Amino acid sequence: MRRRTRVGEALATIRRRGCLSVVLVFLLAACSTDSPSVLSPEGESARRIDRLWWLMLWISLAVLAVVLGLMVAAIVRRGRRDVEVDRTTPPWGDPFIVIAGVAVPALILIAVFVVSLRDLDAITEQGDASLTIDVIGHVWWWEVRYPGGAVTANEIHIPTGETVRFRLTSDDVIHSFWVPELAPKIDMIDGRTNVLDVRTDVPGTYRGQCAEFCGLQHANMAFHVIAESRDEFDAWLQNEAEPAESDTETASGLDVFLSSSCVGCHTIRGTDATGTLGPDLTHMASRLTLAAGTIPNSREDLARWIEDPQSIKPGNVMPPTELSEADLDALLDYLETLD
Ligand code: HEC
Ligand SMILES: [Cu+2]
Repeated sequence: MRRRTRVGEALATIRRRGCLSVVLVFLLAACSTDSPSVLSPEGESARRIDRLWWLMLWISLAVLAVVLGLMVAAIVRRGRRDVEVDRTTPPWGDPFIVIAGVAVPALILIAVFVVSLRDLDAITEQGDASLTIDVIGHVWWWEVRYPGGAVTANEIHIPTGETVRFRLTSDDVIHSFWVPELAPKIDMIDGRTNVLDVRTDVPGTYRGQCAEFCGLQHANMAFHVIAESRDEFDAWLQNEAEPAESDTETASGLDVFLSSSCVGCHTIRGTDATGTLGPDLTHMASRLTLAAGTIPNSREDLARWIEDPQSIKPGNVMPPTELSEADLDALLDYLETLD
């Protein structure tokens, strides 16, 4: 008895609050500007996908309306006794079934197929690219390589108004490169290079996400694409290609880096650190986030990350490092100069 009342109470609560919270969650999801949507396209390819999506939606709704209309008509007419039903059918079947059930659906599907093929072709063949960027997927971060020696991670700058070609591959499992507002998603596979052309005329910061389940921290494998004018892009790339500046004031921080485990996994160009297991840190202070979009790039978060990366991103490849307070401070001072 008691149990039943409890279940009843729970059901009543869901009835009272449930609908409201579901609506609230949907509203929040719709309003959140941080979650990119394929339905707010800012790139050429994404715009084509968006148009195709709406076309398919309207066709589906039209078909649904016609089917529902026929169903209602059938229900209404069922009760009428005076309707004469002609039960003789031609040898090739009831004309209504043949036309509305076979010919029209086939025509609609063929038309949608042709339009999709046209879009697929336009998305894959975009002529010459003005810039080629290599992106390599790792569990669970993105290595980004530019012509001219600039190497960065989890953040990709591109010039607006130009076709940029991405050469995509993986160093381990299969990942998928996806920036919903700019382009379709495409797999990154070890031993294979997939190519994706991206073009946008709208400057901005676009969030990308790994779209192929790749292990424990798959959800924390994000990145940002920053589209900016050619001038801004050139200035950024030039800075990014340069080695790290050495500074006598923070030399003790570099010493901490070079004498701890960091040096085995990370490269800081211009120093003795040439590890390749983790992201290139030469200009890490200029990045928006750390650990593939997991935490903001602030001093406190960086300190938390160095002390215990496993509590922030469990299972990731970087181990915790124990440092004295003075050493950690010196290391942070040094890392913060790497812009
Ligand atoms: C065993 C290899 C290894 C060691 C040792 C290591 N790291 Fe890392 N580090 C990584 C990997 C791998 C990542 C990427 C983690 C992820 O995002 O999944 C990373 C990420 C980072 C990042 C974030 C970079 C970015 O742009 O997102 C920083 C900063 C960093 N490490 C600093 C350090 C420092 C400082 C030390 C030494 C105290 C250190 N690491 C030691 C492998 C290592
Ligand atoms: Cu992944």
